[in-house]
Amino acid sequence: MSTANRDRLTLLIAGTLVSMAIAAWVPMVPAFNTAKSVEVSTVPVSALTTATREWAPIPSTGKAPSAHTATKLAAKGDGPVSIVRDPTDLPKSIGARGPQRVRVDFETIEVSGKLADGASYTYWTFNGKVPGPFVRVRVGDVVEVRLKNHEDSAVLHNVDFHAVTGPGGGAVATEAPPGESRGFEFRATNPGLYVYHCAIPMAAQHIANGMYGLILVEPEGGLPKVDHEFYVMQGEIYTEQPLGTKGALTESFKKLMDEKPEYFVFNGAVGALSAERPLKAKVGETVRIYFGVGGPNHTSSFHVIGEIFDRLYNLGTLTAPPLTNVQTATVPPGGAAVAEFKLEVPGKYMLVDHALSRVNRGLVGILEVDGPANPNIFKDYEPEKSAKSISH
Ligand SMILES: [Cu+2]
Repeated sequence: MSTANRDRLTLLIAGTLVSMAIAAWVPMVPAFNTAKSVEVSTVPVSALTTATREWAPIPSTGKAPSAHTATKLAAKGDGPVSIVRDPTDLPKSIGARGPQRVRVDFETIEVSGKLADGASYTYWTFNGKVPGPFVRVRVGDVVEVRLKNHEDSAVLHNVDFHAVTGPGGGAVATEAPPGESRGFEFRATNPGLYVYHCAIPMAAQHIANGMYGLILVEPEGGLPKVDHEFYVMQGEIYTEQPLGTKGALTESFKKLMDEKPEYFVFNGAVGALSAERPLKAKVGETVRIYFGVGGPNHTSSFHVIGEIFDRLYNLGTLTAPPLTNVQTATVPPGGAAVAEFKLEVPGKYMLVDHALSRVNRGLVGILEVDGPANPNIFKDYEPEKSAKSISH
């Protein structure tokens, strides 16, 4: 087993132990998104890792420090902020340049964000949005990662990049208490599209709360040009309150352990990629979707209704030849895929997980395609005209 794998396994085991510790608490702490339960979920972690660290004490009673952050970040407007990552918010393609040193700055921020109409949720984020920033490097680059945990955070955060060869994917090196910064550097050795996520135990909790993103390691020479690139990630949110409840929703440890989310979301929130930020393109254009599953638990059957993936870079590999003419992509938690297709017919195309019950839990996006009709490829059936043509 490689060192990285061993380290990931260690984290996994640590997470399990912490989970068991939390489970013992759950009957006493029904809403575990409180200062008291935060203490439970983090204190054993320091016991499980060897490093001694300075670490801001967490009050055992009163308001969770994360609420403080929420107030500050929400001050510009009324109500919770949007944590939705714009699907067009990704760096330009790297293309032909040679390897170089690249710096990536992360800040982990806990914030009250809009989950659905009339409902807010305390998200844990990289840089205030879900998913975190799209990191784009090329093979051979040396990537310097700096992670600052916001001073108002309630808990430790870190980052594990699946593109890293090294202990914990950087998780150990970046484990930062509130108000502190950590970092590491790595060489991007393997091209591909990879997930990154916070790996502080209980990692599933940190991921469910929004701490995931994608890093693209371009192969030498880059990727073929397309007209539009989009950044889409799928996640799950486990609230105490049933689907559709208004107000400030709190996280459910039991539902997380049972893997039964109330919400499934693209880019962090219900309506993120439909009402708030639909994808847009025109007839005749080509699109590439970088799709990843933060999860933490459910595999996606990613599908665009009314389209066929001309090319699918299955499982995020960019070195194996892409599959062609694919209807639905299986994308596991902690996995990714790149889907490319050309738009030939105008209309609204829905992005879904073809486990379609999830649409009703919030999991739907829209790709709006404008342009002239293309009756060669698609036309509405018009019964009257057709009837006439048959009858004469
Ligand atoms: Cu975290």
